[in-house]
Amino acid sequence: MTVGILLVDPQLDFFPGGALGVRDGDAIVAPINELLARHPALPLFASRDWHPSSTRHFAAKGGRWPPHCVQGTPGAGFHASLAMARAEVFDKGTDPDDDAGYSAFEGRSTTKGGRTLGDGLAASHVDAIVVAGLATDYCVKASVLDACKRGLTTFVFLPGVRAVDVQPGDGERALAELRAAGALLIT
Ligand code: VGL
Ligand code: ZN
Repeated sequence: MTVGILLVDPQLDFFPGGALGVRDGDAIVAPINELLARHPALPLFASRDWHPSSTRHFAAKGGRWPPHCVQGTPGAGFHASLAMARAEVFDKGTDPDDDAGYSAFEGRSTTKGGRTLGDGLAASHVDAIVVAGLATDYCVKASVLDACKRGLTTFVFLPGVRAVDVQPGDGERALAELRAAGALLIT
């Protein structure tokens, strides 16, 4: 088994104070940094929600969200306390006509010729991933479900995820769904 780490959308707009701040989101920073520090040799992948300023993903164009993670804005940046430097980054949600791109597997690499996360994992022979990031009930969920479908052994690092909880319990329901899909919930 070759293990990689996937950090989903650890961007300022999803942390408390951001445009779509996840309650208690700051709590993921220390456990993720500890994970990264303990496993410096594991390949690191990260997705970025990377929206144009006008998109069908936002309420002004019929979507469900307030503007967040607009390309090049401070809110779209990674949390400054996370050690992201060695990550290969995949941008998603870039199509203004599509309210899609919740899964990191829909993203495109910012550095490696626009390859997909699936390509990046394959290139490093990764067949198991530890997933953390924001938010449990949206992009983490979509990414983990895709990972399971692709036959990857998929671990959800619970100290490193938090939910938006638009409806109370959404995060817990998402975790139950991920477990049912074959993901392993770990601490
Ligand atoms: C996300 C809502 C809207 C996420 C992205 O990264 O979980 N949630 N866009
Ligand atoms: Zn978004």
